[in-house]
Amino acid sequence: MRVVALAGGTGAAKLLRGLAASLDPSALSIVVNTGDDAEVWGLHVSPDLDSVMYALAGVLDAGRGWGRADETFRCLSAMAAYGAPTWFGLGDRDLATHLVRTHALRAGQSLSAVTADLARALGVAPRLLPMSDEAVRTTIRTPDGRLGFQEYFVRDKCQVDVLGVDYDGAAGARPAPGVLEAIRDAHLVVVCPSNPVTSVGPILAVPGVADALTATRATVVGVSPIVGGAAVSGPAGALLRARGLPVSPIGVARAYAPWLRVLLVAREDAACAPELAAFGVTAVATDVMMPDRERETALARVVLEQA
Ligand code: FO1
Repeated sequence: MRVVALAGGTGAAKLLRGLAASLDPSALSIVVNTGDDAEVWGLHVSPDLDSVMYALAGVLDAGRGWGRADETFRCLSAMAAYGAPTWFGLGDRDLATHLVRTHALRAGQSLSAVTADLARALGVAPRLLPMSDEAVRTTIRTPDGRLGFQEYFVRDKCQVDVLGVDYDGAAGARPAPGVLEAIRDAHLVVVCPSNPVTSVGPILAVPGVADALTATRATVVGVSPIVGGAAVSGPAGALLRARGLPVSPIGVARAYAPWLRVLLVAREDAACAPELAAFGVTAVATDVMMPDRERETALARVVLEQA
């Protein structure tokens, strides 16, 4: 069974680990958000590609949900001594990824190609596909002007009013090689429990992707990142509100209309099933939290049953 996952930040890594443990990993392709990408110290950092890659390689730092396990930050402290900005915490092992990626991009390699090389080197079997090889950057509109996503999320800790979210560059971006074909040829498309606005939204903003999701014969199933009226983690609640969407599985389904078919929701949100059914989405109430590996695999199995 060919499975394609749409994935963003830290919420996706757990389900992807569960899926990779429940499938032939070579049957899993993952379209990853690159709207969070940023240049740090002159290096191209792709946080969501790295979180997904590290999770599937078994080297993701469990506590932080980003960066590598067994990490040190000696370069960071040396950079601080030079007065360089250090609000974005690059670890020493993590730096190797950004150095190799930046060097390859400067040599003219595509983000897709260098992502495949990095994943292969770390022994990651599923196929990692950036949503696009062209730059798309999520920007947050605030009363004091526009912020890059990492300035909003990390430097300002989301403590600003969000007036809107834009995906700079999306109109001129093309899906990376293999993205549309993977969606077209899939038996199942899984929208991971990522932020619908800043992790899945950029992927949908790449021309052609939403049409491919509408046209595919695959069952398209999502896992709600909103439980009991709040995001499981991160700023999804504030960002859904900024989009005028309810902070509930209904808001998630509206963000993914008209192509979403099934939405896994927490048992406490089962009452939303009739409203979801009204616009063609079947609600499946289950335990959507993944505090450990066993729950990651259990939820992945419920997802795969929807095919
Ligand atoms: N998130 C933080 O909250 N603080 C950090 O210092 C930080 C550093 C960092 C470095 C590399 C990387 O790949 C991710 C990093 N993140 C950090 C997380 C990052 O902001 C998020 O993973 C995504 O952009 C949101 O999904």
